[in-house]
Amino acid sequence: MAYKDLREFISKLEKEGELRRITAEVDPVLEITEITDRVTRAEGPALLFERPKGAQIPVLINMLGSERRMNLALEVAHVDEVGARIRGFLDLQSPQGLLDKIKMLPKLAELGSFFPKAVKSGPCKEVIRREDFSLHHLPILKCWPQDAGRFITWPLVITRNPETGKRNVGVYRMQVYDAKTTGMHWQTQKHGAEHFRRARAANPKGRISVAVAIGSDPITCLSGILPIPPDLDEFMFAGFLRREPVELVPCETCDLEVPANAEIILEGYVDLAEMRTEGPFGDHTGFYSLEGEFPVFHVTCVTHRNNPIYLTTIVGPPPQEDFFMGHAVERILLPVMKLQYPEIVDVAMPAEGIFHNLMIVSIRKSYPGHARKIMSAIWSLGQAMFTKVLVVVDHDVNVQNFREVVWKALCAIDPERDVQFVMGPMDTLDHSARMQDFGSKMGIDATRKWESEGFRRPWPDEIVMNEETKKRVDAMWSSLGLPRGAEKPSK
Ligand SMILES: Cc1cc2nc3c(=O)[nH]c(=O)nc-3n(C[C@H](O)[C@H](O)[C@H](O)COP(=O)(O)O)c2cc1C
Ligand SMILES: [Mn+2]
Repeated sequence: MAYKDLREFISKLEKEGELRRITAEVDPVLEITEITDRVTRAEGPALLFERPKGAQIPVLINMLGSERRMNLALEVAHVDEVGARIRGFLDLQSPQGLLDKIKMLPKLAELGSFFPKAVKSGPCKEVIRREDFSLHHLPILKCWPQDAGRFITWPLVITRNPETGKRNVGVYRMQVYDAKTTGMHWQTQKHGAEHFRRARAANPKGRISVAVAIGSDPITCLSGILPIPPDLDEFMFAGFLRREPVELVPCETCDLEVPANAEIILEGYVDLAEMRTEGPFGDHTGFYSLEGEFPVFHVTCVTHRNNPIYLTTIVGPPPQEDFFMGHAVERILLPVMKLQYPEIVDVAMPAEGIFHNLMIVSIRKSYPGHARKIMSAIWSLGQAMFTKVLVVVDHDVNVQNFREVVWKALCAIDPERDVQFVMGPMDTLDHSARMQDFGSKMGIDATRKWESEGFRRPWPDEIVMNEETKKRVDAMWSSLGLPRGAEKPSK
């Protein structure tokens, strides 16, 4: 059974010893960050700050900041189970006989649970504030000392494609400018930004409706960061992951729907002719993302549950909570990547590479130039386009073992021959690129080089002890009087 809402997940975390309540008064300005940063680094629990200074609403943070809590959220023992479930759907073949058809029924029934379900009302409507609302009532964090102000860091920003009517949900931070206005930091390549551009092209002086949900069941919260294709509804994907549809209720003041179970909803619009300076903001690169011009969100109505809980997260020097979220998303979507590129064996993005800086990919190489083909593929695959350094290794390199990758990749390259530079779109957060959003990328072909790729020298075998010797040594080990712990062979 999927978690009904954020509260049910909080109870679960509490039962599992994965949540700590903090009853002391703590300031959302910097103090919550400093405490959370220490706790995340120590692989500590989720935190519920019950008395944030200056507000009546408790703050939940670090909700998914560990592998264990992510597994609890996804209701699996290991995140790869989710990937396997997706593979099960991707592998669906036309049934051959009656038995096949019968076996397929549960899967087909499950398909029905993908689609969001329209409901008339829900807990997020317990309090409706059309006039008497202020963002200052929320315990919104100022995360780091040089931040331009307070930022809502985990909003589910909901828009519709003005041409197709399809919904998008993205997590884009929102800087609070005043009681009723915020920034809307959808980066230029993101789907919200595309909706904005299309609406502006049709009517430069108009508005686009935007609704923001804060705090929902954990999978719906996670769905906002999914890098899935445009026009694929993140709430549908959330329904698939939850195995239960996301229930949606209509907004009061705009033509959008929001999760019925949400803690807090901000309804409003973005004026298509208005831009405002946003940032700086201490970002997940571990550096401040500097000021930039972004659209402005105007709040027209706030609805919330009785006694709402404010869900937030911090980003900063890695690893933070977003590493666990991004990592889970990577494992969940790997089967989809492999469907398109079956030569891909595995993919890794070490925390220090903050996702866009470094991706390591292992492939089953089948033809000359194959590593470079995969580079082009990844640089054109959704948000993987941002990958600044891409290392391609052979199938027998364990990309999850970064020591092995450094060792084998460096042994495999002739730098002048094997490094390739290309120009392309860059993550907005990359402060080293020559221009915002545009710069160079590097691909390293660290696969074995073949004769058909012009390599005429013999390629040596990796050193591995033979099995007979290992067995003989295993047998004599206890008689050697050697320290415990050394008995494991290298491979
Ligand atoms: C905590 C957190 C904050 C984020 N902030 C932003 C942001 O301010 N702007 C942005 O474009 N993406 C941000 N992202 C990444 C997007 O949520 C992510 O790229 C998502 O896939 C975008 O959705 P879309 O593909 O529908 O545009 C953030 C992610 C996390 C986990
Ligand atoms: Mn999207």
